[in-house]
Amino acid sequence: MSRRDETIFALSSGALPSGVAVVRLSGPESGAAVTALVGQWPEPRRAALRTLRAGDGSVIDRGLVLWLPGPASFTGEDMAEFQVHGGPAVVAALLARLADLPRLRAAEPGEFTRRAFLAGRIDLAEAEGLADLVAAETEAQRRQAIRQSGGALSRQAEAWRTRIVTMRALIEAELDFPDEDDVPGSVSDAVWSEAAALLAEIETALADAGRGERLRRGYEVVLTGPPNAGKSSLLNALARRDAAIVTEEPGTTRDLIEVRLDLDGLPVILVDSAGLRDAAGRVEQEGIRRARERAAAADLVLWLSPADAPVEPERPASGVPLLVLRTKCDLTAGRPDDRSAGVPPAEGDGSGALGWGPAGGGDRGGDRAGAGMGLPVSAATGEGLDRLRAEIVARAGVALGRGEDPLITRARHREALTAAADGLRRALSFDTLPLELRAEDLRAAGDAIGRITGRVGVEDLLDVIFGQFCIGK
Ligand SMILES: Nc1nc2c(ncn2[C@@H]2O[C@H](COP(=O)(O)OP(=O)(O)OP(=O)(O)O)[C@@H](O)[C@H]2O)c(=O)[nH]1
Ligand SMILES: [Mg+2]
Repeated sequence: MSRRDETIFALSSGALPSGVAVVRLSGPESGAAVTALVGQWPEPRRAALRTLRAGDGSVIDRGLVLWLPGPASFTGEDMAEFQVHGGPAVVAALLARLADLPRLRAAEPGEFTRRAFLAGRIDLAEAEGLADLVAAETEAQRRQAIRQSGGALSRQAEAWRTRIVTMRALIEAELDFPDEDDVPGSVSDAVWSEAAALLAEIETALADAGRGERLRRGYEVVLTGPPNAGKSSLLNALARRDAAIVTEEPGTTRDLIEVRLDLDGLPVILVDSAGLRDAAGRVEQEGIRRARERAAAADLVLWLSPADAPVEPERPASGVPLLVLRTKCDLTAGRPDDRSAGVPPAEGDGSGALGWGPAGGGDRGGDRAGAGMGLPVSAATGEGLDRLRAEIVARAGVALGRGEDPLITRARHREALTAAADGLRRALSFDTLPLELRAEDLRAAGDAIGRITGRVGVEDLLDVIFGQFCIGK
């Protein structure tokens, strides 16, 4: 598939209307398109104010034009940029005009970045970093994306791959000149200790508890509990908007309702769900099934037990950490048995950052924290919400690796490094096998790492990777 002789264009700025809209072009006809629209070429890499004209000479708009000749452009090709007023009709007229020009067509998602990759301007891991940068919603995601698009993962992967290439070269030399090896403990001994050191480094990178991937996805918190516990009210209070319907009727919520929050720079996904109970109609039963399924896959489950009618927590089967909340604490405030005045007893595994409430998996400590315990909160008065937010932030910070810089940010990287580690392990363990076979395992390990940056056979992956980009990137 070679369509790189075609010139592509797309609206690269965001939703319309906007103050300014940026339309980008890349490919051999970019210069001709500039001439067709504005007459005379501007100086390279200098913004020039020009009148953009339709085919019949009528004015589309006045705007800035940038002429960015290759190869020193983002894609390595000739590029141009039109910055016009961000009205939908202006942009529609401009795009229609470009589509009318010969050998110009609308770009596919990620096609600019794909061309940059194919031209060798950036590698695959850096391209993924750019996609993440565009998608980043929080500070921590932005920082991770900037690191990766700036080549942090690429440099490490290349360094590892180069070491394997060197090891293989040493083995080749030994295979080519076996008779000259009169030194006891041949050169390959050095190779194998180097391979073991490299394996240890890769294993360390893999043992990151998936923090980089989780940071891309967000830390998922599922609100569960009996019907009418105040789950939807709490979700709305934390989200500071009416995302979910609240009524006094038990069984109001049936679908899963997601809200994405930026808590202290961390991406947190709150999920409201149907109240758990036995007597329920078909629709509600399905809602309950989905609630349990989602909770089992969450990073944290909140069990909401109403202060005026406590219910024992139902633990997700998967051992996801569970935090008990005593909701509607305003209803019992001032009563003799009210615990909300003081800090509730610390129980469970003690992993709660604030030292209260049952936390961690289904151990006995967590179970001992019965229905009447947990962090008192009230969606009505706002009590306890700051503490709850702080607790979620503390846990998310650990799970997403705040302050750490995990290398791996996608399953693709993890698969590649796992395959590399397997190759190294095979090469190291079969020390009775002929050197040729062990060298072959090293080669496989090096190739696996090479797939991270796209240096080695990744043609099959490109559609998948670049298809996830937005159009105009
Ligand atoms: N006093 C008081 N009432 C609350 C509080 N939170 C919720 N409620 C009330 O409790 C009732 C149920 O609230 P919801 O938020 O719909 O409860 P839910 O857990 O989502 O219920 P389902 O969706 O049916 O499972 C509503 O009448 C709310 O107004 C609170 O903090 N204090
Ligand atoms: Mg609800």
